[in-house]
Amino acid sequence: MEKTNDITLLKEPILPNINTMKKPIFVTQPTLPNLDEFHTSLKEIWASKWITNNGTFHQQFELELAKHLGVNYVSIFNNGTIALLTALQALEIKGEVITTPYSFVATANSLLWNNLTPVFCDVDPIYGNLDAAKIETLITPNTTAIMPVHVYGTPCDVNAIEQVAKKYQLKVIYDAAHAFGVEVNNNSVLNYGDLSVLSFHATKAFNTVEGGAIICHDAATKEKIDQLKNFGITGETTVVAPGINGKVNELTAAYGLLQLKTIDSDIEKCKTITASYKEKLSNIKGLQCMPNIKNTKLNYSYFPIFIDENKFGMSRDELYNKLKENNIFGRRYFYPLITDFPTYKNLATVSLPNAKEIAKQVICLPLYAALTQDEINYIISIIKV
Ligand code: T4K
Repeated sequence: MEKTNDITLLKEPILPNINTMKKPIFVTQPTLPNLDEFHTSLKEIWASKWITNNGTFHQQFELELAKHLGVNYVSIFNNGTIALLTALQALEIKGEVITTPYSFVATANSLLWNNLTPVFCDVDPIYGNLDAAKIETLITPNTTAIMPVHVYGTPCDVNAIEQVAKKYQLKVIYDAAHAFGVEVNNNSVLNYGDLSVLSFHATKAFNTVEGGAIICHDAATKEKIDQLKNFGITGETTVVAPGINGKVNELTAAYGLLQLKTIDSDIEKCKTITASYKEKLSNIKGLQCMPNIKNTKLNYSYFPIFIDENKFGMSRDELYNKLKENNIFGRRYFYPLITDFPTYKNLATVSLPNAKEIAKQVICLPLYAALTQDEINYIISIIKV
């Protein structure tokens, strides 16, 4: 290379760097509602001057959500974590709660914030959900509840969990953060357990920017949850419980109502992408996709792959970094395990071999409705090279 004034003359043409040509592909990308339609809703809100505290959009959103999900009652929240905290308060859970180490940390945090003791149970080695067969051995006189997670939206073994809960009179609160629209035998998975908690965070199948909901089965429980999310207030001058502020404003509720228009087609698109990934990633030594599960309608919001480094010829982290170097930002959900964080380390009382193994192997590949076939092919090409 020689320099003439300020102009750099290149003797040899430099090939374009594929990395600089590709825009980053993140693990997910939210779908946003039609902006013109949102503007129309905003105009209504501006005219009414009613912007929060159980307004008309809020009420309509709860009703539409219940209809869409096929559940009895929905209480919307400002995020899934506050909804988890409130669900535990609503059922007045005390003592020990059996839960999973293979989840986002909010699951266990909600227990500690309620002064409850999380008791970590191992997961099944295929889907990463709480292993129902291992719950019983962890039950003590202090156990009052089970908090399983439908990881990646794959339903837990809801019938086995129900059986053990009945036998020992335990409450079941599902962290259903990933399970919007998921069904088992044509019935919403949210109809299982005493309560289920959804997240509507930007990274979830269905988003309201930030948001969440508690699903319950009867009007009295919904009333209690609604009081708790509004400081425990029941009237102008009465407070019946130490509630919290979990309320949803009218802008968010209006946004959520519009999101209901496109969620089904988004899920269909993600189903097609999942099928494409599965087809193209089959028969790669040391790379496992999650097997199909019978009688279940999924929402296809995550695409985890599991790397056995001995057979694949590269470790999970090597592949993760290789993807990153090529502008593909998968995520290692859920590594490290919750029980690897300093706050929880001393709370792991039994060994968790399955959870450890899948946390060591997992990468969630990009999956969202707007992901193109070209992008999928590009991701596959980097994995296969
Ligand atoms: N229980 C479970 C099982 C959960 O997974 C979660 C949340 C909760 C409870 C609690 O629910 P919330 O209180 O959050 O409602 C994300 C989310 O922040 C978190 O909501 C979620 N689980 C967790 C699994 O993932 P990060 O740290 O991975 O998010 P972030 O910001 O790195 O986003 C990932 C990618 O998504 C970005 O690289 C790009 C893309 N993205 C993200 C945002 C925020 C966008 O394209 N646009 C955006 O606005 O935690």
